[in-house]
Amino acid sequence: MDSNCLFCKIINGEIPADKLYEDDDFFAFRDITPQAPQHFLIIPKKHISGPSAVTDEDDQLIGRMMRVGAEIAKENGIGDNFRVVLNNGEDAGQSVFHIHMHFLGGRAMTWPPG
Ligand code: DGP
Repeated sequence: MDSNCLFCKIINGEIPADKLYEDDDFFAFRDITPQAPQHFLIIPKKHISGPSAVTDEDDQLIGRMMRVGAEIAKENGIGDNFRVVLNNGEDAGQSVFHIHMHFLGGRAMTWPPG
């Protein structure tokens, strides 16, 4: 828990969010600026600033985040056609420094990303 972190505030209810899922380890909610018909974020309750701050003690947590996110995608009608994005660092587009997986679906995607 980082008292200055926006996503920690969403986890503890200080800032409202359109919640899709919660368990002891994870919280998932719709992105406030959706980039696809379906766009949600899954975050661990443990404050980790981003992908490059993941340590070996997080291996299981981050693996499970992928699996739980895919289940939420399925439950929300995205099926098996979705894109998962993790931004690391400002130049990569990271704006919130609490690790999050974006799940985007409901439309065809292009490559390369911008
Ligand atoms: P990134 O740019 O990868 O750090 O993604 C951060 C995402 O978080 C971005 O797509 C917008 C979303 N976001 C930022 N603030 C809020 C908020 O207060 N509520 C919700 N639901 N999403 C937010």
